[in-house]
Amino acid sequence: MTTQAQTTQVSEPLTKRTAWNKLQTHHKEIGEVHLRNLFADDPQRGERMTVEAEGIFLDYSKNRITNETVQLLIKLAEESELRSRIDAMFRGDKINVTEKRAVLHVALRAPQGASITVDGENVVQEVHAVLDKMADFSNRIRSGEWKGFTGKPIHNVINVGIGGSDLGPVMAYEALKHYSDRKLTFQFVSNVDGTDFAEAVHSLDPAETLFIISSKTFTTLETMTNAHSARAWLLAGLGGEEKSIAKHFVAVSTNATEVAKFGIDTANMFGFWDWVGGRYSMDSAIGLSTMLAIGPEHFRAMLDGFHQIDEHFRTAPFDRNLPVLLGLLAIWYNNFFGAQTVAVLPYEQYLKRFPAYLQQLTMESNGKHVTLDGTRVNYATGPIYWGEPGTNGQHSFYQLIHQGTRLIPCDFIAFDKALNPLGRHHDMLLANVFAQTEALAFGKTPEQVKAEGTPDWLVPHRVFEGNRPSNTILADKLTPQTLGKLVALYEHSVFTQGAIWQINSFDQWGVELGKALAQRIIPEIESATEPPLTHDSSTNNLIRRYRGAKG
Ligand code: G6Q
Repeated sequence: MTTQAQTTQVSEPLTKRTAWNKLQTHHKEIGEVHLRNLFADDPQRGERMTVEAEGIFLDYSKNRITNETVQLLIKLAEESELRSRIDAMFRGDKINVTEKRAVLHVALRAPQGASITVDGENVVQEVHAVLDKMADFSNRIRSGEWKGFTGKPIHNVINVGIGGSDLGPVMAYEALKHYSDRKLTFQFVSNVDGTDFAEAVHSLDPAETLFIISSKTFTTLETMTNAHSARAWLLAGLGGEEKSIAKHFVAVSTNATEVAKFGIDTANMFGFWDWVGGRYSMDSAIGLSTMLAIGPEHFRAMLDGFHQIDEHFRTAPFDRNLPVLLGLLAIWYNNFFGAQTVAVLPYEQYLKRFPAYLQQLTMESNGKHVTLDGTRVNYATGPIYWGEPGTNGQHSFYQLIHQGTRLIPCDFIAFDKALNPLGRHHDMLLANVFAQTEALAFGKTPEQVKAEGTPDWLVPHRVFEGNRPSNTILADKLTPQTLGKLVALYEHSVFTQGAIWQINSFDQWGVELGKALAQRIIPEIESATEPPLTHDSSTNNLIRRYRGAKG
């Protein structure tokens, strides 16, 4: 009998595949060729190496690649059975083998009438039933029809959640603030550090405040600790009336039993399913705060954006497939140039939390050291993703990207239209995007520096070697639909990379050990009597020191 892991594993180990070996040879040949030469040799390169689909334009010409590189990378994708892996995900196969779960965030944005079955059930119907329930609730809050315990309408919404139950909602709220109802305020409490909660509720009136407790499991330490503090704060503000909970708390979870135990009426619970991974859940009920902010119609537009890219990913040939190309380019730098990081640089202030969101999506998904069948990999997997919105980054860390010793491929993201047109601001913003990609690619030679009259001793300091690769991703305007497209683009790029590396992009065992150790240390810290400590000498000493300090 074959196991689930064996059936999803392609036969040839990655480093034994023909395309992998050809890419290694090819890298030796063209790895050091300068973008200056690649562009000089092919005047059409900047127009040719572009793809436009579903309103997203990708210019990938400023990468250290030739036509052959793209062909070989696509060959690698084919040898890695990427197409059948994609089909398996969309079909609802249990491709998250270590948790024996389907991976169906694509079902969250499937249109009404579509059919995707998990264990014989068409999940699309359930998805739309929850969306309708969310829409009804959002309309009641937004119109003021839903009243708090004392009869006041809700003005403040606080999402309590962490990780996948926080980063998507925060990012989407910030990204779509332009479309949000400014009568409502939104806060996001995630950290178990009491400051997070204290600052969020500072100067809020409990009578006008709604808590959304967002937790797939409803057992997460941070979220449950914050939820209990929220409960205590609300009760203290509303005369200790237990009945007030029903008017000021709703839950987003898969765990009805724990929700009821906490005291939230399960009629006010919005469900999702075990086939939605936390970091892939911002378009499920976990996005309730997003829907409250922007309204159901905009939320549905966001889902439509996701769906358009899902269909593109599922059907477009690899050489015209945006997420596949982005994923393959990431492989090229990660595995053949040894690049350790990727910078994501949105030139759109509303996307200020997008890099933080992507950090979880990319690194929790692809930060893995074994393949699907448990074999230790002998190649690098997920790179470190990081970034900040432009132009701010230009005045800080871009120095290292331009002149440091590390190769940092960059994704520049920008929009043709400003949401807040203001004089010449947008032209200046976009000029900076184009200038940065140009400077990174082409740099400035010693001859050019000298010709500017620079004294010889200063020349090396002012030289830009160039040959720094970047992608430029352009869309018309940041809308709910565009945000859905962008997130789906990265989700499927992550999938592409994970498929090539033969890893499980959908589990996250790496976060478990620290959680378990914290559970062991909490009673040791809180014990009234000196506890016997059996950790290593450093951990023992730190615990003792802290116990002493807190008295
Ligand atoms: C994401 C992870 C993780 C998860 C949080 C919160 O993919 O699974 O970040 O979202 O640990 O979990 P709960 O939603 O269960 O509280």
